[in-house]
Amino acid sequence: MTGDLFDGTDQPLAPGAVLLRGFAREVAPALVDAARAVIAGAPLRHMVTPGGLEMGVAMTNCGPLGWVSDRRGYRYQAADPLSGAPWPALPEAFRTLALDAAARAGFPGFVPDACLVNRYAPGTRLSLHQDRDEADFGAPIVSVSLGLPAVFLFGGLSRADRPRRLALAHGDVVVWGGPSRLVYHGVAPLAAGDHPLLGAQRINLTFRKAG
Ligand code: MD6
Ligand code: FE
Repeated sequence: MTGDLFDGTDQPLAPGAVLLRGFAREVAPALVDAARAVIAGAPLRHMVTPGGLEMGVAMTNCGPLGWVSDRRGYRYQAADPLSGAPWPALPEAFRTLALDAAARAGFPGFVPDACLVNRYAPGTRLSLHQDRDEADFGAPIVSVSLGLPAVFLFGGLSRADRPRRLALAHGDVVVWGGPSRLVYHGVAPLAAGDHPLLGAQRINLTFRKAG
């Protein structure tokens, strides 16, 4: 698929938050290849919440720190609990894209130390939450969508704020930081489909400065 009418149009969402439509589209094939290599080294798995529920989104990590959830809670750690080994290194294509997207959004010098790789199958959703397990809220979150389109729920600083529904396509990037760093967000149930690069799935890369 070629560029969309709105590619390159930055859509402000709130102070410190912007949707960069199509920002990662050209580099997306390289991102998909790198994501596959990460998954080969640290397989996607369904983590368990502290409450004992298996998450619908399948996850893995790359970079010095990885986000994990189990009965003991949510946290970042340097080792993959499945293998005890360090998470795969952050691919260069990931690092460059995250740095460039953050700079475009007004956060120059973003050096992520954690990248969560999320795989959504049709029907998978992610309920409204804040990303607040990181040590440094001065850095933004950079979130890259690959594969099937999704409806991103972008709320406010209170869980009660009614979220906006944003259609995210392959190659779209959302950045939130500064006064929006702790906004509630989520993903509506993924619709079925068949993406040329990724088939029946959506992959999301979420970059953070966790440590
Ligand atoms: C997204 N993902 O998939 C946004 N947060 O577009 C998230 O906000 C997220 O997938 C924490 C853990 C996993 C996630
Ligand atoms: Fe999140």
